[in-house]
Amino acid sequence: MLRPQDTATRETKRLDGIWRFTPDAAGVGRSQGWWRAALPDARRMPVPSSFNDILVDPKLHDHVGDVWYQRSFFVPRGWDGQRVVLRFDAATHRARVWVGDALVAEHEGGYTPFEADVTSSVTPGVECRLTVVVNNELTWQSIPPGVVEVLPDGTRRQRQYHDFFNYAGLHRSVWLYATPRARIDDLTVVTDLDEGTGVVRYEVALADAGAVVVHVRLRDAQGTVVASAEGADGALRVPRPELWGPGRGYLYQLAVELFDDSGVIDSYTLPVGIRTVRVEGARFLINGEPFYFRGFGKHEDLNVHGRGHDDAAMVHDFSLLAWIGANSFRTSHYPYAEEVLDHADREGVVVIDETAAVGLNLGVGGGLFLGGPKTTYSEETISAATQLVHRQAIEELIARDKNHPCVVLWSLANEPESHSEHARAYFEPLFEAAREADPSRPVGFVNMMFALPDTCTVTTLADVVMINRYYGWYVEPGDLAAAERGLEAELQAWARTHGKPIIVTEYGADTMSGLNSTDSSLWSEEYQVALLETYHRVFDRTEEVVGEHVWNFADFATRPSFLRVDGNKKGVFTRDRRPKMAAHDLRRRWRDPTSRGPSSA
Ligand code: GCB
Repeated sequence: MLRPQDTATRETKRLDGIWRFTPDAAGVGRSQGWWRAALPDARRMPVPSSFNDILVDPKLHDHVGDVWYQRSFFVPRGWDGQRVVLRFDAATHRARVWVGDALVAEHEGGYTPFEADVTSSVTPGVECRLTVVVNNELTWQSIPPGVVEVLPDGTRRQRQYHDFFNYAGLHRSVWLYATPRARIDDLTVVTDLDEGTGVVRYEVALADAGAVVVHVRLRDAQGTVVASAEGADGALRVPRPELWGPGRGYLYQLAVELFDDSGVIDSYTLPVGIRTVRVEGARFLINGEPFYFRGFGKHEDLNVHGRGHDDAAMVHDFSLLAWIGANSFRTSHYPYAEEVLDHADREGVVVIDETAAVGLNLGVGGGLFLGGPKTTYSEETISAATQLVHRQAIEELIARDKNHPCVVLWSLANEPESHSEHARAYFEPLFEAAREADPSRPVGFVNMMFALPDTCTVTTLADVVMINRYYGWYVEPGDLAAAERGLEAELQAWARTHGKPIIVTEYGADTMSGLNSTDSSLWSEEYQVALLETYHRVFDRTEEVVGEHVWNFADFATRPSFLRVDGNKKGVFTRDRRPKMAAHDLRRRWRDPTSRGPSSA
């Protein structure tokens, strides 16, 4: 799905700002038709943001159910005769949208965009009402899953199986944009190298187009045309290309134009990074060179904003990644804003792109042992209906992010139960769907500690092994010598049994910034440093390990728990992005030119 863009033939207008907002505590808005008039008792709510932490209102913080957003807008008069589209970059976890009285869109899934052609519902130059109901409930049929409990007093409470706060709302931009009717509907680019020559395979999908001609031109960063072609699909060849790579965000621009007898009728420009990604034995290759992932699992999580996208915070996070010497991160545990992937493309930061399928594991709740009586895969819990929604989440993620050179690996889930035959049957079609949607990138999932090299039934479907391990924290807390032995034995078993590259996608320790101790006690900054160093010694002795992603980049909000002190504190930075002691230690390791993997500095 193409991101809105201003070009010679297209125009965009963001509908961000302060909207009217009413939480629907009694759940009556749908039956009372709240979209037909001004919302009752509306407050003011910024878009984009999570609604939870904006107002000082504990009920709203923990609200479960519908919230309503409303504003008015004008379609510019100059857009008369154009196709007008309304687009939501994200509505978490599902939404329905009305323009005036007309229902124009409905979408399931909180982290991928959706849009509606609203041409027939709007009149350029005339004010229009826009109403959105956003619902934040997690159920067995949502990704991520959860259960809504109704307490004796009628209060609804969300039970979830993941370890981060269930922020919700309009988390990303809302757009109005205009395109010509005969238009470029989608673009797919896959790059390759043929004996040193760059190959850019492209495919242009057209809509409502009659007799048109497609022209494509590829420009280098200086604006010089280096290749061009005619036709809706083909391959451009670039002799001696500047490659996209870790630490080097070199981008070409692919300008696509649609012509009819009258001239250019539509145009769109896509940034293109020429690079290859391949798994060979136990090595992960970018541009044919072994790549070693250094970085973090992150969250979209900020004070006040919650999961709402913020450009300033994003650019600052990337600056911290560069400062510490990270070359990569994982979009744990959901697709991030497209701005993040655009920025990673430009900065040469490598991304493992993950769906929101976290918590498909009833034996555990995001590293916390909350096992209940139910089994994970059953008619009542994770079922064929869940699988359908999961499949849609995978397809929408790939449709959105397929053209980003920064994305080198798809992660289909975080820590599902993967040590049963049910798991195999559940995941096999999902791996097939991912490979069909994108044959060009490796695919994997993130394994949790209950599924071992000889009991995991899903790893054989994956191109890489990604594992989260908490030796020295949840297992053998405080005993780093035991942790070192346990980790090494397990990594060797993975290497022996599967012979695939291993990325340790999570390891870390909760750490209170400012808590210091001479004996490295749990929760101290010294213990976090000692634990990370223990893991690094093991990684450096294990050739098959091709990546280390510390959990987490920064402290983040969770639901309340006796295991959480004002959130998860495994950040190497605090929630307001101040370095803990471990940040300086990691910086020494990751910026050391003799350390493993190419430098991102
Ligand atoms: C995990 C989960 C992550 C948790 C982490 C923890 O295994 O993947 O979401 O936050 O453990 O800190 O417990």
